[in-house]
Amino acid sequence: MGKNFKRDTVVYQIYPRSYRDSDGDGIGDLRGIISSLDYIASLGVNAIWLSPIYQSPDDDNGYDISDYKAISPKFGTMDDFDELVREAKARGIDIIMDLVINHTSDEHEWFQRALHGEEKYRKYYIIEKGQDGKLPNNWGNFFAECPWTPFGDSTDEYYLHLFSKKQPDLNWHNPDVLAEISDIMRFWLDRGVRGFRCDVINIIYKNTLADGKKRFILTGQEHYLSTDGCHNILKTLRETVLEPYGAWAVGETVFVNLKQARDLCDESRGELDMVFSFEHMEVDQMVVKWFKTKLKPQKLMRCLSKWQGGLDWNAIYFENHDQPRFISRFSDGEGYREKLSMMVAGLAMTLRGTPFVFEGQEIGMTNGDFQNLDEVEDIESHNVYAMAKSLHLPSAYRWRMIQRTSRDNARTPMQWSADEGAGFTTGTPWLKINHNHTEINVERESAREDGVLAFWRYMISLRKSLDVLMDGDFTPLYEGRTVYAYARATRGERVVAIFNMSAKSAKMPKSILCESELIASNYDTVEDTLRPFEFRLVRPLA
Ligand code: ISL
Repeated sequence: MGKNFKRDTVVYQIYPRSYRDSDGDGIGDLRGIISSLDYIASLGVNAIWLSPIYQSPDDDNGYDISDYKAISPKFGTMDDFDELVREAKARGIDIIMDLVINHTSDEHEWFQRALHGEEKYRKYYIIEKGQDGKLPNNWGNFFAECPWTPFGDSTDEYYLHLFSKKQPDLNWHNPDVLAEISDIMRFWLDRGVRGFRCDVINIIYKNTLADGKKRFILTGQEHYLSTDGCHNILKTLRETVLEPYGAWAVGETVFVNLKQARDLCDESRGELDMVFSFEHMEVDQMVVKWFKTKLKPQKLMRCLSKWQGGLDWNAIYFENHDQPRFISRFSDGEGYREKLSMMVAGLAMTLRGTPFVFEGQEIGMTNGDFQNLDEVEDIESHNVYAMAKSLHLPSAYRWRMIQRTSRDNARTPMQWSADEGAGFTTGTPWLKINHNHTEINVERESAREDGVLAFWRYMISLRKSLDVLMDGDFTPLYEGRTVYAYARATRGERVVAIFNMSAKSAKMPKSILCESELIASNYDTVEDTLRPFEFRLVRPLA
C-alpha cells in the first residue's frame, strides 16, 4: 500500500447503468448519481468507484471503450461529470475511475486507423499471421469465444482479443501505448479523480504469442499472467502518473495467487496499492465459475485467513458487477436474507484491508430473478450458454448455470423504492428489475432502525472509528465447520469477530468463550449458542 492511500477509506462501487436514471431512458446516469450523493454520503463511505462511463458501443457494457476522454451520452456530459466530482468532494467523497487498458473497443479511433492501413496504429494492437491456414496460436478466451478474429478483410491476419471480438487487446510492447494511456490517466486526474480501479491489469503484457500448455480453460495464460513487462508498466505508471497527483490504484487481478499479489502490492516495489483477488469468490466452484458446488463455510474461512495472513493489506470485497450476489450463494440462506447480509457487513468491515461495498449490497439485494435467457443481457452469459449447448449439456442444466452465475445477477437496477420502476426509472429499465424490490428497497430500509441498511451504516462507522479495525493485526482463532472467529489487535486494543456461517445454530467454541463486552451483533440478545448467521464483534475483558 502506497503513501497516497488513506487507511480509513471505504469504497462504494457504482455500476452506473443500474444505479439511478434521471431522464427516463431506462439507463442509469450521472445526474442520477449526483442526486443520490446525500444517500451515498449517509452510508459513511468516502470514495466511489465508477464502472466505465466512457463512450462505448456497449458490447460489454462499457468495458469496450471507443473514446477514453469522452462521457457516453447515455450517462450524460462532461459538465455532469465535473459536477459529480465537485459535489462528491464537497461531501468528503473521492471518485475512482475504472481504467480498462488491456483492450479498447474495435470502434476506437486507433483500431479504425489500423484497419485503414496506418502502420503506427497497427502497432497498437496484436495482429498476427495465421500458421498454414490455422490460427496464430492455441490460446483461450475469457468469454468463451475464439480469441483471434480476422483483421479487416485479411484472409491470413488476425487480431488478438482475450475478451469479446469487439475488444481488441492493446500491444503493451509498444511504448506509444504507454504514452497514450498515461495521457488519458492525466486527463482524468486533472479533472479531480483520486485514483483508478485497473481492469484485468495483470494480463496486459503478453510475453510471447507462442502456443500455451493445454488447459481446460484459458490455454496460454502462463504467457501473460503477471509478467515482468506488466510489473514494469505498473511501476512506470505509479512513478510518472499516479505519484505526482497523489493518486492510488487497485488492480483487478484475475487468477492471482498470493505470491503474485505480494509482488504487485509490496510497498517497496511501488506498483499497485492493493488487488482484487478471486480465490475467496471461487470457493464454491469446480474448475470454472459456471460449475458451482455448495458453498462450504470452512473453505471460505480458510481462504480468508490465508489471504489476511499473506498480505499486509488488501481490497476486501464480496460482491461486484461480475459476481452473483454473495448472500444468494448460501444454499441454506433462504429465510435469513437479513441476518446473512448483516453477517457479511460484519465480515467486510472487520477484516484487515480496504472494504468495497457494491451498490445494493447495503440493503441486502439478491440475485436477479430472470425467467429465461431473453431477460439476460450479459455477453458472457450468452456466449457460455451457446458453448454449453454445443457441448450438449441439457437445457435445464444450462439455464441453471446462467441463473446461478450470470454477471447480470448483480447488475439488476438499484432498488430505491417499491414503485413499479423501483425508483430507478420512470421508463423501461435496460435490465429487468427484481420482483423483490417491493420488499427490498432503500425507502423501506431507511425507515427501519434495526434493518439491514442501518446495520451496514453502523459497521461502516465502526470500521472508520475504531483504530483496531483499521490498523490491528489479524489472527485467526477458530475455523470450524460453520463457526469462524478471528482477533484484530493493536498494542492497546483487541477485538474478536465471531461468525456462524450457517442456518443451523452452533455451539460457541470453548476456546473463544470469555467475558467480553459486545460491540456489534446482528441479534438483539446474547445467548450461549450462536444462532443462524449470527455475527458478533466483542471486546474481551481482561
Ligand atoms: O466474471 C469474471 C470472473 O468471475 C470474469 O470472467 C471477468 O470477465 C474478469 O474478472 C474480468 O473482468 C473485468 O474485465 C472484463 C469485463 O467484462 C468485466 O466486467 C470486468 O470487471 C473485460 O473488460
